[in-house]
Amino acid sequence: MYSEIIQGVRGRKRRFIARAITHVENNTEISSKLLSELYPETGSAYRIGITGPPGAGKSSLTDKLIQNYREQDKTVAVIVIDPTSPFSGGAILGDRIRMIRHYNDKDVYIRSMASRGGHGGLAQATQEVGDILDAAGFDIILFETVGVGQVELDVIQTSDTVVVLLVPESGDDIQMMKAGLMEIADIFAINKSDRPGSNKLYISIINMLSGMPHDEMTWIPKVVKTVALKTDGVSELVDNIHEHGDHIKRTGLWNQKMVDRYAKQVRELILNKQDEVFWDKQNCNILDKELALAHEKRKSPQELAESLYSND
Ligand SMILES: Nc1nc2c(ncn2[C@@H]2O[C@H](COP(=O)(O)OP(=O)(O)OP(=O)(O)O)[C@@H](O)[C@H]2O)c(=O)[nH]1
Ligand SMILES: [Mg+2]
Repeated sequence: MYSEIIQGVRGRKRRFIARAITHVENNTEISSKLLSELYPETGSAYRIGITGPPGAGKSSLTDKLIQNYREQDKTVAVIVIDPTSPFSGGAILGDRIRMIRHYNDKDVYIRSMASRGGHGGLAQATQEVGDILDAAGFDIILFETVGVGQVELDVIQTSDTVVVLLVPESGDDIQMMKAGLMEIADIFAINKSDRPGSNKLYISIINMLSGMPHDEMTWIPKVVKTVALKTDGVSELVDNIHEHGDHIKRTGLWNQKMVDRYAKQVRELILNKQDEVFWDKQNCNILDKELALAHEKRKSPQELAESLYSND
């Protein structure tokens, strides 16, 4: 079964890719073996993260990006991170509908991933799923996530190029800037540019960027206006992604990103292992006993952690 999955992934067979991803998502016994065996085949896919507020048009734009890359004869995989937020209920159905025309294309693979569950953090799981798709030979991997919290930011930072989608309504939305979306963008796409206010937003982002200190090594984020519903601005966006890719390859940043991701993965795996070892029956019992006490009878969390850790 195991070697069947490996062969299936290598042959870019959907059914086996799906199985491999499920193993990785559930962190089953064979998942690390699968990843290890596929590792030599990774390293050539280009990972693009698309994030932005709920309903900004991420899926609509992703659909148009798939189309553009397919016209260039590139194979494309898409991972949509299911938001756990009750506010975005129904989003998945919308995503499916928006990309439905690509479902029968054997060179396109679309899958959603739950942001709850998953071991060792969603970013880790996303990275590993990316590795499976990379090994399966997809040229482009797109990650769609709602840019709401730290978890999503971590996820998106496993990408080579980050596209932050804004809409005219987010005009002077300081929240967006606070959420850290501004800092992680390599490209800003102002979607729904068919609506009023897109020029104003365009100008304010350009102004904000012009205040950034830079030298020839710095990438100054691009700003592009798009109308995902009509494909306007999509080829410009693809050109910008390409340009950013060239930039990071030329400056060594791409390599650095891979090195960072690798180190992060190893550290994360070690943390998980330590966690497993630490929380043996005895330590779990000690914690449970403390939890059974009334609040005022408990040791402080600091004190308990200290005594658990020093084993007395
Ligand atoms: N006017 C206009 N509407 C758009 C545009 N792009 C997307 N929409 C609409 O905006 C709505 C949300 O689009 P989605 O692509 O599902 O947005 P999303 O960011 O993926 O949404 P979530 O995944 O739920 O966060 C849909 O009704 C789209 O038809 C655009 O460029 N102009
Ligand atoms: Mg969506």
